[in-house]
Amino acid sequence: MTADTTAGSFLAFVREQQHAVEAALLALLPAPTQRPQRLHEAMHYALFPGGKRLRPMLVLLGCRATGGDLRAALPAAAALECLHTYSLVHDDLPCMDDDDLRRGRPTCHKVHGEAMALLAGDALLTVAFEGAADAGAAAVVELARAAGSLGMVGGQVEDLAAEGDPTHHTLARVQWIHDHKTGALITASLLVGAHAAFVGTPAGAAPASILVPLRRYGDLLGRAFQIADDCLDLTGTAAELGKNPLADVALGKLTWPAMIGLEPSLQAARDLAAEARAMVPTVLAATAAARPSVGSMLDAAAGLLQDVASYAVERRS
Ligand code: GRG
Repeated sequence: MTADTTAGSFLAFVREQQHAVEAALLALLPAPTQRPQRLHEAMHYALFPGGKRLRPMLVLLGCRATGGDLRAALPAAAALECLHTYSLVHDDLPCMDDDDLRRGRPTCHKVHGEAMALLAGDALLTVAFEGAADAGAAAVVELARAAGSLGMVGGQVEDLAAEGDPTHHTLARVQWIHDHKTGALITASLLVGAHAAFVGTPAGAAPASILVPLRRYGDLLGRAFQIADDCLDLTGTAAELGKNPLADVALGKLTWPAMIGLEPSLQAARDLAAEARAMVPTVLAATAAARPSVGSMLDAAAGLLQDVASYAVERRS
């Protein structure tokens, strides 16, 4: 993750937790030497060294903001990264966005072939549910809904449809696509972390009083993140992004800057991040009410939730 001016505590948290997240990923994944070796090698290729690891960090933040022990959330954190990586591998396939550069390297199908990349994506998707199970049944349901036809895959379908249909481009349509294609998994990361925080408690899963404000915060964060992503496609370099810039333009994608221009889009992302930051006290008040004993941990969690919202729009990669 890149350094910037206002996301300090989040970037420090990432540095602190990086090693544990990588170890959790290695623990969840079969070794590349295990049969079928070609499949496991392709899965490892897609995952390591990886990207920003934002979603696993959000799982840990969701756990911290709801008073949990981060160690309990690590398998679920790895799960979110596996599921996200599956979506990138499939998104890059010739039948989708047809890209040859991802995370600074040739895409999985360029190195391992189309069939193996497809299957590596499938296997990353399924192993994710093994990791999520550690956070309980509610976490599994949350993840399944966010990843499926009512979430990420549904968003991808509408994204592809919008590419070939430039006469019906509206802000409402782009927002729907963003909420499903990207936002659903970002929100699910936080909620899965919250459920992990309640494993072993009498409730067994996070209560609605916490989930409702945390979901709202996640939805705002997801919107801000994807608008920033659309803008980076125009302003970033391949070295910064680890993927080809101007890919959205080449594909005729429906994006915020295509609709309203770059500067108004950046402002919209900043406004959404500010709205997300404004939700933080409500999220933490809900935790404090549900779990009075964890009150002292919550100040640090507040700073982290504020800072990741700034990071989502200030990042350069
Ligand atoms: C089922 C064949 C098949 C394909 C599905 C589900 C899917 C393909 C695609 C999901 C849509 C998608 C890839 C959305 C992109 C969201 C996004 C902003 C990705 C980039 O996330 P970063 O910047 O990436 O966090 P890193 O590499 O840092 O993890």
